[in-house]
Amino acid sequence: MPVEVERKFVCDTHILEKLKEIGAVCLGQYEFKDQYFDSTDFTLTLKDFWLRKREGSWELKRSTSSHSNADKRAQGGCTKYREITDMLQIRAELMEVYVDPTSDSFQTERGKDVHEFEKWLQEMKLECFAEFTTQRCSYALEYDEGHGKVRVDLDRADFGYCVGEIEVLVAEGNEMKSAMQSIEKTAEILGISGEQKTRGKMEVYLQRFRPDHYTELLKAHVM
Ligand code: V4E
Repeated sequence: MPVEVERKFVCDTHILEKLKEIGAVCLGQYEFKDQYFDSTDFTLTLKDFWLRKREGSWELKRSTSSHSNADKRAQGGCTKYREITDMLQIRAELMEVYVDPTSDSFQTERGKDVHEFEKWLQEMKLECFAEFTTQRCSYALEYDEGHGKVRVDLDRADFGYCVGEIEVLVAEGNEMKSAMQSIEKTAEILGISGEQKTRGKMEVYLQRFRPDHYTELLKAHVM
């Protein structure tokens, strides 16, 4: 299962020049709409589970361990999330934290296609709590020192927030350290300071539009 190791940064006006200087290849510019889902008492997000539908495809991002968020500042500001796209797998992961194992929903075979999966989500009362569109420019960087492939995304959300991300996708396990080194190296080259703690699109969205939800996540140290 792929793990996304990522570090966010504030985009300044020099970032495009710097990317060009270091030979970053523009992979393209595109737009996508995200809808995020949770129960009304925030069961999923309080566990750092982020269920979303992006342009019709379902995805679950969940932290790799219960400590990953508490530790993230100690790890050079990097976050690590498992990315799950298989609907049966998403359903299995959600049931681990959300559904009473004795209930009918646990027993029935659901999730094999989008229609069944979405019907199941409705029955589980998982509802959309955030919806926004992002314009993204993606850049690829490749180093020849065994650091692996790095991607830089520059995002602009439709509620007026811009953020950059340096990310590496790895298989879970031993590549994690080298992914973090690649991210650190890229941050250094791009002149991104180690102390910056940058807020993601979701953090800004919730603070502006869902302050109660945001407060609960802060209290639980998820944000
Ligand atoms: C994991 C997570 C959320 C889901 C969205 O993740 P993010 O990478 O911010 O969004 P995006 O659009 O860049 O997704 P991609 O295209 O890279 O898959 S929303 C909040 N979290 C948790 C979280 C956190 N607590 N702190 C930081 C710095 N990032 C994420």
